Amino acid sequence: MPVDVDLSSLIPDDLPDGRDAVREGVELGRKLERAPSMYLEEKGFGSELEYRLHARENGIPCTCMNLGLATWPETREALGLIYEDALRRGVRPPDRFNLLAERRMGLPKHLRADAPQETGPVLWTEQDWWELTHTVPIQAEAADNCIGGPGSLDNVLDALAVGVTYVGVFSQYTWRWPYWDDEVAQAMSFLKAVGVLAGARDGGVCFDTYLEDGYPGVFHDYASYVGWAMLERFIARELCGAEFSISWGGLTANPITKSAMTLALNDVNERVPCAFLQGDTIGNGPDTEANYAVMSTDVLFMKLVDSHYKLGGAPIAVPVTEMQRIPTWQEVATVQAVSRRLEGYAPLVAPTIDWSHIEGMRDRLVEGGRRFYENAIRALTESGVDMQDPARLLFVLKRLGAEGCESLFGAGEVDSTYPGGRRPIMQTDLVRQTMEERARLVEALAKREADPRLRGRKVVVSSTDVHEFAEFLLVSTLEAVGTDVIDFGINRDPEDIVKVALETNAEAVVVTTHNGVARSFATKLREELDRAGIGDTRVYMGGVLNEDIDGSDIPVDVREDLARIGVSTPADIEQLIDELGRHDRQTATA
Ligand code: B12
Repeated sequence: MPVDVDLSSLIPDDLPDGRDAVREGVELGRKLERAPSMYLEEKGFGSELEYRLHARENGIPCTCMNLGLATWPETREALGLIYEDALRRGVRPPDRFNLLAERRMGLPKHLRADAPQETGPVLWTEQDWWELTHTVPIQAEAADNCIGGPGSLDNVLDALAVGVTYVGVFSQYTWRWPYWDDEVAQAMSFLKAVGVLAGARDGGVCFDTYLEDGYPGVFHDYASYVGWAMLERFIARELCGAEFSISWGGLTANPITKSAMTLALNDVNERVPCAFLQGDTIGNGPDTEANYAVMSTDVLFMKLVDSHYKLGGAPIAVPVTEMQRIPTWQEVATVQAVSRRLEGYAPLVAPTIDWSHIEGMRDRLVEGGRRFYENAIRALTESGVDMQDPARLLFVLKRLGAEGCESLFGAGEVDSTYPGGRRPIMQTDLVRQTMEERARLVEALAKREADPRLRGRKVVVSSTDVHEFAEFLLVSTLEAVGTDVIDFGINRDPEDIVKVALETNAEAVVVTTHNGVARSFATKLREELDRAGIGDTRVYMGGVLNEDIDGSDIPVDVREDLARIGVSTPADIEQLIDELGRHDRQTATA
């Protein structure tokens, strides 16, 4: 595989040696006092990993849930209610939950209070952390935003002290946090945190990833997921010495592909049970009742694979409102009960499944994954990157980006008819869905009479957060109708968007947002446009237009508020294109 990029040039000059950061963390991890959680005390095990290995051997199925309401007190109350609900229904309560902490938790502690608020809880005090593992006997994973950002070290010390033994999320190290641009400090905090986990490894502590949160979430090929997981494992386990778990699953709707992928990832991680197997988040539609079919099929297959191969995983049943917003506790409790009921069906169905077909797919994925991994290791080595320094590897991979990694290391044959330039070994579901949606939109627009007013109209397109599929669709369809698109990418702050709008003399700004910040982001954006003297720039927003407001435990729709501050919220991309043609700068001011 010829590589014409000098990979070592992607490393910043001032990058310290990552091994020192890891060593510092290991010292901290060894000295750390760790209290047992309520769950581990009840089960009589020293760590969740130990219990999961026991559960695997004894055929005890485990379940997991995602939880993160607007604040910690609301989330804590929800935990108690879900636990009681299970007992009332006569099913085993969930074994574990992922704390879906808010993005501010990714920042160092002293910066959290002043950072923009999104949807999800923040643990502010020692008491909050204590309650995480001592409210009910459901084991917590310190998951989203705990490791990856510049606040990694703070979080990992707090988490381990209260009895959390799985901490994540490796793949999130590629994210950018609001108003934080010091990537070197971020990487060092990350590596110290991983060192802490390595120092506590003998106590059963595990470093978890959730692949879709990082580059695999936008890869075209499932084989690349496997290869990327192997790279993360190499860094976590071989270079940093932490035990490693590979969680994944949310962006795959096809249960057969998912089964094969679960087996492939299990194969490349020497059978360490994955912390959780995420349920399907993309098969759902707006009809929430019909979504029970999606959820049940998905959970049944996850349980079939888990029990047939004794994987010891913990599937997550996804609430049927997934497409709309963060779920309520009742919605989480209901699908947990469905999930427990399905456990009884797995042994009835398992003997009828053609496992050899799934195993064939697994083998192809493992083979492709190994090729991706080997291509990456070879390219890095040949570029003179120090392969023993985790900081250097993290930087090169991050700076190459998802597209760069896949096009350089991917296992598929080079084929320019595929986006990304390679024919995938097995195409990923969300990329396929998005490409189909793009083709549908472009075709629908081609059938309409072209609006000459759109031609050359300058439009900045951007996303407030990590969600990039809608941004891709917006950019490609706006380009298809002739607008002059300035693609400003994802994870942007309002000030930066305004700067670009000013520099490019754009007539409109189009923002896609999903993290429950729609109102505050739009307000700030409008203020900054006014301040820059371009308040007549038209602003359009779409995606998930909600926010936690006035004590709401789940985010509420804010479209009316957006209309009041002069932000248009077209129902879809076609309507956006209609509106963009209609409004010019002079008529645009709200
Ligand atoms: C894929 C996904 C992810 C992936 C993103 C991968 C990537 N690199 O893009 C991953 C796993 C990384 C992820 C992470 C998170 N996610 Co997410 N994610 C989704 C998911 C499953 C699909 C979104 C998607 O890409 N759909 C495909 C695209 C093409 O469709 P779309 O985004 O809906 O856009 C369409 C329309 O909305 C519209 N549109 C979108 N934008 C705009 C803009 C304009 C102007 C117009 C006109 C139209 C328009 O056009 C598109 C085409 O039809 C949704 C749930 C769901 N099923 O919708 C949750 C969801 C959006 N995520 C959610 C959350 C909370 C998060 C996290 C904050 C979770 C956390 N606590 O860590 C993190 C984000 C962290 C961060 N740093 O930003 C929530 C939002 C909840 C809310 N606001 O109430 C959702 C709804 C899930 C849920 N029910 O909780 N997520």
